[in-house]
Amino acid sequence: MKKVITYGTYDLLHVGHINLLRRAKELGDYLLVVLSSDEFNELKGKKAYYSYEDRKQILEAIKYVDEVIPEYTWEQKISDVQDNNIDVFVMGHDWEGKFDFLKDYCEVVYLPRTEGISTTKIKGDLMAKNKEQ
Ligand code: C2G
Repeated sequence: MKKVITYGTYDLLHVGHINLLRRAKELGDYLLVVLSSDEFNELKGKKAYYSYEDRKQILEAIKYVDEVIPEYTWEQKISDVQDNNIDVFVMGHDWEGKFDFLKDYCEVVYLPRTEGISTTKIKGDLMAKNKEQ
C-alpha cells in the first residue's frame, strides 16, 4: 500500500483544498492529512475560523482522506513519515523546496496551487460584502 502524507490548516474548506487532496490521493492508495492544531496555527500566525475538532471532522468526511492526525510542531515531519511508513510527501508549490530535507525519507512532491482561491481571500471578500451592506 502506497501511503501519502500532507499537512495544512484546511480552514473554511474550498476547491483549492479539495484539488490538493484529490491529487495527493492519486499519488498513492492511502492519504494521511496532518492537520494544524489551534495552537500550531498561532505559531503559523493563523487564526482558523473552525476549531481543530471541526476542521478534523470536515476533512474526515472527504472521500480522498483516509486519516487525520494533529500537527503540533514544525519538527514532527520526519517522525510522522517514519512512524506512518509514508512513501510520498505532498504540499502545494507555495512550499516549493521548504521540505526537501524529507527526500532522505520519502518522495517529495509539490503540486501547483489552485489559483484565485484561498481562505484569506474568502475572509476578505466576506468582510468587504459586509461593509457594502
Ligand atoms: N492549497 C492549494 N491551493 C489553494 C490553497 C491551498 O493547493 N488555492 C494547498 C496548500 O498549498 C497546502 C494545502 O492546500 O498544501 C493546505 O493549505 P493551508 O491550509 O493554507 O495549509 P498551510 O497553512 O500552508 O499549512 O507544516 C506545513 C503547514 O501546516 C502547511
